[in-house]
Amino acid sequence: MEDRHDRVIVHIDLDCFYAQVEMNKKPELRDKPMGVQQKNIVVTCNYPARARGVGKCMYITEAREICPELVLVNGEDLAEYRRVSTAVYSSLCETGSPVERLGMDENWLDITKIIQVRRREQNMTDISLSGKVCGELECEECECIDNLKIGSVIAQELRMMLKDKHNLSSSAGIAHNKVLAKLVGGVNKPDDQTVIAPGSALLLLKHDLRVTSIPGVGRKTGELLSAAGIENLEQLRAAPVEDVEAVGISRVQADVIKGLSWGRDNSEVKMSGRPASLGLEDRFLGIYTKEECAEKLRWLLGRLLLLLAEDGRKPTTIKITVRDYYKDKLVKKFHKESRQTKVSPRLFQFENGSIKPDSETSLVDQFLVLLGKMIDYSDSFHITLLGIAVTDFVDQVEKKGSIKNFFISPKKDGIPQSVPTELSKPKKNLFSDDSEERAQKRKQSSEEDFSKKSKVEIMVKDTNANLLVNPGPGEPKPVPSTSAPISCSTCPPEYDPEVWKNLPEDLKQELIRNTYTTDKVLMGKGSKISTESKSKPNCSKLSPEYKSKLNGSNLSPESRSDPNSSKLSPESRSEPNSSKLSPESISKPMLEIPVCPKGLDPEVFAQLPEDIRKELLSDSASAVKPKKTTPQTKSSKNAKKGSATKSKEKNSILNYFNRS
Ligand code: DCP
Ligand code: MG
Ligand code: MG
Repeated sequence: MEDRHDRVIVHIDLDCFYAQVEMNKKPELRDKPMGVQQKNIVVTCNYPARARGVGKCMYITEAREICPELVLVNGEDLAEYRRVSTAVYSSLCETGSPVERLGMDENWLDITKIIQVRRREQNMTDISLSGKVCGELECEECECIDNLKIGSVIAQELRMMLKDKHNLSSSAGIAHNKVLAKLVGGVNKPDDQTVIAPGSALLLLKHDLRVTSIPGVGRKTGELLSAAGIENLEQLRAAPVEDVEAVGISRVQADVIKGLSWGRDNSEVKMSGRPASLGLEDRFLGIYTKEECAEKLRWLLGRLLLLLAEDGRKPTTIKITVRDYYKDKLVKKFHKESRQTKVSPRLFQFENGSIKPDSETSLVDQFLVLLGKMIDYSDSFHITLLGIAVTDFVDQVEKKGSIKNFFISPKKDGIPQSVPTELSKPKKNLFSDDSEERAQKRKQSSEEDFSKKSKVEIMVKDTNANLLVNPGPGEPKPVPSTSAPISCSTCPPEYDPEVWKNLPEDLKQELIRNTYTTDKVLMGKGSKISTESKSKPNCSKLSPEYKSKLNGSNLSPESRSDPNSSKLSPESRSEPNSSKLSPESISKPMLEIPVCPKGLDPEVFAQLPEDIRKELLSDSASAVKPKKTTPQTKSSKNAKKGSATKSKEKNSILNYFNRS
């Protein structure tokens, strides 16, 4: 494997992470030996405790024996650690470099570009070094050492930034690849950094180290290699790649692993992006009543809202996970079940860091309804775990090209307006200027956006498209007109054809209309249909009679019986909303063309799901007159705000749709 020297990678690991978070909350703990306790284990401890011999993942009893004055802080609530972890990641992203998260307290950054800019712009005749060096800092093959030195100065700046901004000390490793950066970062801990030249790799990768001590070689791979008698690095290096392959590892992976054992690693620093979902769970000995469930859910929601306030995005789906001890015994150990449903993103409107009490109550109620699908409140149950999560954030739904795309109207020249998402906004760059290349890339991607959206426009306008015409791969399904009759002779893929055949014609029509309407919102146009977006028809809009038919017979045996299946039944997706529908809306939900708010395309508006239409209507009734800014300006302004408190204007769902 070729060993590229042309990059500089920094690995930053926060020192005694959980302990630092606790010490920031209670500074008086800083000089005392202190440990963070989870159950009967000290998961981490501060450095004064380490000086007394206390270690990470030590039993409490042992730690107390070694250090009787050890102060223990409970660390079972991870909310604050997650919040700080996200804040650190966001700060590192502000450099404009690719940042890849690795666990809660570690990140890799590829700072090659920052170095290039510095070299171009600053007079670098005397290149200095920051921090410590592992081995000799020299390279006979190329000039990479100068870049590593500049990298060490930048690493120092990054660590100082984390100290200033978050009051967190960290340790860093600087190398020409990820594996060496991570390994060398642990050489001088805490609050220090180390750089290593490519030629010194074997100082870190000693021949007798176990294969699993290489970052990237996990326990499973270790077991496979062990079966072939490959336990340590020396054996791995000596083994022909075919032998590594023979244990059931792919050729590509075998090459990668062998390369890693020599300290060679050409893998890229992949931008981690923001998590696709935020969630928390709590384990306990037992909860036996609905009231206790509600209390635990309120508590979990409070913690989750802290994360959401920090995150700044608005979810459109909530999910609950439960472990029932009785089912555990019946089915298998650690059996978990989940249910999820769509919710209005407006419930997550923060003011001074909190959402409205009504919204909180409504969310707890909805979680209870979902939980009631998995346990019977009127029967005895024994819950040992409850978890809640939120996902399908508004910006993800938008990114998939969904709701917002319905409202893109063409400019005079025929090119639709671009409404940038948070992800496409230019990043504030602390560590380099806005290079031409970056600007060019941005331009290209926005041009691609434009062309994608042109397609969307065509699809949306073509409302009389025949449902039975199969779209090409990756293409969206055609959108049926709200009033045109639909042929229902072909069974949708999610349904059992036998069941479908026996359904009454009007129910088939209703299901098809709902399927298409739901899919539009979830998957958008031109995007690949994800498993999650291949939603079944939205049964919340069906009459109870139809619902019971579906519940009784329509689900495949697999989705009914496999509680671990991530595919949820239509019922569980939408049930909480069904009670809110009036009889009229149940009987004819999708066929009415409602009054369209000013500024939106009536044809498109008519095809949105009812709850979104209602929300838009109520927003338009109460909306303050939008400022005369272009959507671009407004969106990027909004995107800049990461804080929990958002302006009223920002929170209006109409802002996602407004045309200039
Ligand atoms: N952690 C955990 N359980 C483990 C390992 C770690 O809960 N088995 C948590 C506690 C740590 C955090 O993850 O604070 C980060 O793990 P690190 O291994 O980076 O350890 P620390 O940051 O605590 O210490 P160090 O200074 O050695 O990096
Ligand atoms: Mg750490
Ligand atoms: Mg770590």
